[in-house]
Amino acid sequence: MRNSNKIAPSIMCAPMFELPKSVAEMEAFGIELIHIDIMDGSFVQNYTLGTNFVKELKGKTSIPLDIHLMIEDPESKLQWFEFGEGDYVSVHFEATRHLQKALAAIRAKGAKAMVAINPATPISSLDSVLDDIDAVLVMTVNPGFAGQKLVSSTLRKIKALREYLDNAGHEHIEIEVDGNVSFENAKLMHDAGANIFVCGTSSVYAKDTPVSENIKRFRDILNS
Ligand code: S6P
Ligand code: MG
Repeated sequence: MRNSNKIAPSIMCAPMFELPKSVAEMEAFGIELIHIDIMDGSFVQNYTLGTNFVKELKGKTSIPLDIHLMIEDPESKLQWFEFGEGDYVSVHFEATRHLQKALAAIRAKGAKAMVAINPATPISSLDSVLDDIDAVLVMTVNPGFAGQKLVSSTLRKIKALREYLDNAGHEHIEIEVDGNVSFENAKLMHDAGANIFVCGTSSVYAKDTPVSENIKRFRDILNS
């Protein structure tokens, strides 16, 4: 049985001065997860949202958070973030020397533990942590910025990853995709085996069409 589809709008792409409206919209449209990008200016060349933002948002919505940590040594900083039961938290394979420790710390707080892998990081990197994860975040662009173009080889990677997880008896491990998840790419990613979709400027927050229309269009694509 396939894992259920989840739409995770990337809140860094929402209009910054209208955040309460954006969150209310997500609630009204049954959004499953809110994706929060945390960047440290070192692992990636950018800064975005931080610990206070996570704390504030957690107090203001019941939608589970999907915290994407693009930070060095996450194992030593996880305690700075507020998350718990039902939330998803990802750490990058490339950013930690203590991956299993970081994943165990996420699960210890009741959250779903995820490994994020960059486009050039092979699937075999997951070999030793399959029992420690609930999902894999496949970066379909190089992390750091919204509005980038899909790295097309990642479509093959999603398919190969789904097969790898199923063959290893880990059918329950979910696959999240992040980066240029446009309406067109989402269909290909879904067919390849992804079930969690980070939606930014390429879909839910695309200019010129209302968010409500974009969410409906996205769901229709996943259900088609
Ligand atoms: C990028 C970050 C992403 C972006 C998202 C933006 O490093 O991790 O979550 O927010 O990819 O979406 P789009 O459609 O602009 O690529
Ligand atoms: Mg992200």
